[in-house]
Amino acid sequence: MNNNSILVIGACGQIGSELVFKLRAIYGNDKVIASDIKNGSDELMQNGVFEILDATYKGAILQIIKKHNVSEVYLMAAMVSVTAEKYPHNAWDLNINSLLYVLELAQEGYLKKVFWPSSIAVFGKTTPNIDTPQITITEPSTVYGISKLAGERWCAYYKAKYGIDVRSVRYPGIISWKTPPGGGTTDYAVEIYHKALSDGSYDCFLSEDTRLPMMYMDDAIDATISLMDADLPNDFASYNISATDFTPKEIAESIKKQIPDFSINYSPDFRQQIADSWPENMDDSQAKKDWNWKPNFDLEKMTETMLENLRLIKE
Ligand code: AKB
Repeated sequence: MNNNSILVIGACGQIGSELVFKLRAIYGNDKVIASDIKNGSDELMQNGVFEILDATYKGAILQIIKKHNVSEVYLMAAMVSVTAEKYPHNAWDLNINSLLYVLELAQEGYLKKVFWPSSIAVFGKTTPNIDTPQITITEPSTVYGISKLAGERWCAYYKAKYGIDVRSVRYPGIISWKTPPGGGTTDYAVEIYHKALSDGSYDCFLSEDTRLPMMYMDDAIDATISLMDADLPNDFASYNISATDFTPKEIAESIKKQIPDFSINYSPDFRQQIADSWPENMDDSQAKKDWNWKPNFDLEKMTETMLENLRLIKE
């Protein structure tokens, strides 16, 4: 990065807030502008510049880019699977129009580099669901997945047609003790740790054998920042990235190693159908080959880290 600054849009969300802290630690507090449609934590707002920004207005994004001499954008604002099913039009508006505006601003010469997150939600029932390849059938059945697939195609289009440097990964479910997720199908894998400590039990909205790809937050942030720093092949790819995969029963077993009395109950609801349309795990060999992607957290390490830190903040 040169003297210009980085703008994180959606800085108060689950991944956005931790991304801001990491980017500020690397590039300096004054070089990373956090923005969101609503105020964030005191830490996020006071350690550096914070701007209120509605990413569905191109003019508002441009104003902040000009004001802070922004050259890189991480566009993290999105409505994820469960919320997007409730508000399909709003989800499409936020997930796609914000992306189109940022890509247009890059095309108009305001930006040098863009990060845009995709998701395992681009896959659907017809996708091979074990070791899902990088390039395969993508017939998503959710509003969220449809918007992420369209977004990937828009990124590929802007890269091929205008040479825009846009980079992307397909995040699996992300787990962190610092920031809560909101409105996703994989959220159970965060809630379960909180409930294990507060109630000693958890009522899971997915069935015991629903296997999904998951990742600890530190790995997700590492993937994001190292992808942005890498020398990549010329063709756009939204990269599959894998760290671990497990079922509700397996995460419960790993919690029981530390909280022997912990119990889990299963009451699958409408979210089961969404989970059933997603892969169990993904083949991320292209990310490994193109930019040396390597995760550090498996299920056991994640459980130890989650419980240790949640215990500390609950004390
Ligand atoms: C969700 O559950 O909707 C998200 C995702 C997999 O992108 N966490």
